[in-house]
Amino acid sequence: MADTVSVTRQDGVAVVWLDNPPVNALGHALRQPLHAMLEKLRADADTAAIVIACKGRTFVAGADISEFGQPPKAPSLPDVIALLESIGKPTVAAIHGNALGGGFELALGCHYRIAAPDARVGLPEVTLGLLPGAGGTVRLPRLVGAREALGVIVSGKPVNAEKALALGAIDAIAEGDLVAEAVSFARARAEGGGPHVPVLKREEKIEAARNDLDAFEETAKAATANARGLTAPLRCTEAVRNAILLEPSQALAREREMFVELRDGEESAALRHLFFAEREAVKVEGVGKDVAARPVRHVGIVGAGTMGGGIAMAFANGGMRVTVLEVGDEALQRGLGQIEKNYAGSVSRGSLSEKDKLARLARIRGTTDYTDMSDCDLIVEAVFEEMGVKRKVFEKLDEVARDGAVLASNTSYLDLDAIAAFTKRPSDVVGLHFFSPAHVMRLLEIVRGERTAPEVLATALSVAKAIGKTPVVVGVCDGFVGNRMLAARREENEALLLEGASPSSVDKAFTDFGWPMGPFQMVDLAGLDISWRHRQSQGLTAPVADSLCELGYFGQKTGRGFYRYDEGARKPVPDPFVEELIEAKSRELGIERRAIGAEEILERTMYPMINEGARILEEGIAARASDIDVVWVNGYGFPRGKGGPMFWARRHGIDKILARLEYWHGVTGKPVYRPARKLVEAAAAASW
Ligand code: 3H9
Repeated sequence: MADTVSVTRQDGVAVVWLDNPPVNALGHALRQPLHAMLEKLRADADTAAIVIACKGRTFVAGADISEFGQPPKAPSLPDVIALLESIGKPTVAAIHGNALGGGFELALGCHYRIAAPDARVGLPEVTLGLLPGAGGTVRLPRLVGAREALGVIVSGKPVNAEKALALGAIDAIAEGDLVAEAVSFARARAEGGGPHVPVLKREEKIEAARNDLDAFEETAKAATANARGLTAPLRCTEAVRNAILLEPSQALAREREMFVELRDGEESAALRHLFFAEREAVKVEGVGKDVAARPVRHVGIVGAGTMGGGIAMAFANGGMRVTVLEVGDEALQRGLGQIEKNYAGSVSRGSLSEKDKLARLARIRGTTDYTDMSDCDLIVEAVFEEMGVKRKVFEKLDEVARDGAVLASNTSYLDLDAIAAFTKRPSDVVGLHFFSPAHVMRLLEIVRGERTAPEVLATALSVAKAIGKTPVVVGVCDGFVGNRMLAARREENEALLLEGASPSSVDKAFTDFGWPMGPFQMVDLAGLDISWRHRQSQGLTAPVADSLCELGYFGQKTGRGFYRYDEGARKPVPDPFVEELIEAKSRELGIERRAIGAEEILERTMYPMINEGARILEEGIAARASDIDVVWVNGYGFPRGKGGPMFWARRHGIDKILARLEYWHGVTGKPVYRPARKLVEAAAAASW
């Protein structure tokens, strides 16, 4: 194995090269030799200055996240940075690619930072349920100001080189060869004679923050307003406040304590699980690195409704040319008009510039003529969810699409293999199940049909990455992973109401758990008429929901549903009329009402959903339990800090879930509680 740390020398400047592929994470294998090398160079009279640079595609992307569950090994990263900061000669970080988390903290331990024009720096620890634990919360405020640092730390979002320079987080952007420029910068500083003040000793910005604490608190309040039950953003704020109020050594010690506490807690375990889960999800059986994706530059979308329009925007946002097809001109203009309106909304909210809006709109054109799709590399069907309609579209696409074009369906329930069979090229057909609004939601279920070719899957995965989606490959079944489990989750909704719960008590159990909203708020948002139509087509009934629909109470859009909504408002207000209606239904059906607590509500909604997840694994519809977690966190609002349903089940106790499913199966006899074989096995193994 090549050395992870090596040195080259140019005119008295030592360049310390770090080489730990793929992302130079600061695992023990890098920390130890780096520490030893820095000690050596500190003492070396022939070294006038030091540059830290990285081999490979990036600077250091952070601490090695996979080490966090293991016993710590010295030297720690704070030790390495403290040593770096004790060096009296100028030290310069030469940043290309990403300097993130511990990587950026290492750079903050240097006197100076120079970045390549396309480099990014940031402290994304919060996204892993952590805070920067190697001095980032104490050093960054000293460099860029406390409020600015707080923005970077609590959002976790990296900033580009230009912004970093404007903030003062870096000293220069290299114009040519990064390392050569860093070397001459270091040499000039060495010749200048100093003093070279470590970032930790710079007090000016801290002093300013100390004199305007109210402004800091205001920024802190805004920054954590969306913390949604997560602890890490609050600790990040506390750490930056400490940086203002405490001595640097005390602030560092407190930062370390809070880091260790978060690292050893449930929230970070869950978020780290998701970090690796999202990266695992793109590793798909039969689609190795040798399978090349087909290039996709021009995308066709059939259908300009809400879904089609959102999908068109997603591709245009990703820089692709898009042709949207509707059958009639009126529907087409309506669809295109909605797209324009959505972009205008982003501009007025400040999340998109006018220039970018125009560039994106310029990539989208409308047509009513299928032959305009003949040079598309990928065509996504987003028409009405009915097999006869899909058939017509796919037969037409089969006629007009060029050889090698990928034909995708956005179906959320229907049999993809049946859809593929409408064409003479089933191996080119794949499911691309977007979630509404498609230009916003990150999840993309990629449905692998029986005959979908590996390079078609590779194309779907690569396109997903290009448009910033989080893909999960799933097999063909009714509702795929997400909607199938959702159906299991809502199976007992009506029974809970009839036996004694209220819409708001059920929803509260969900929001207390961390979901953004409960199932009845969700139905009100989506429209009760949609599930009513679905029930009618299946010959099913739901006494409470059906009665509401018969009264024309379809949820938010009609101002009444399971809740009441004041004119123009979205806040659900419990409706005594609905509660009376539920009680009347219970009487009518001879059901004795009783108090139903939050625990029972979770047992009768989330446990069946996890049980369905186990069935999905059993049938091979999802390749791994972690894929199911990625689906639920990114597409259905499962609280990120709990890691997804299957991760949560493992931490909570699969055996406990099994026992309660058996109990409820005994009480009700309902199939939704019958434990899946995979769940029984997993309960014994305490793992999926
Ligand atoms: C931290 O630094 C704490 C400190 O404050 C305090 C310490 C005391 N560790 O994402 P990719 C793997 S917390 C271990 O597909 P890209 C990744 O799993 C850390 N492994 O590439 C994948 O493995 P595989 C703060 C890591 O080009 C491979 O590298 N830092 C780490 O799309 C390629 O990754 C962060 O949160 C890691 N730190 O994106 C940054 N990073 O090939 C985390 C990556 O086996 N990293 N791997 O599936 C990233 O955001 C992206 O990896 C990056 C590159 C943007 C850098």
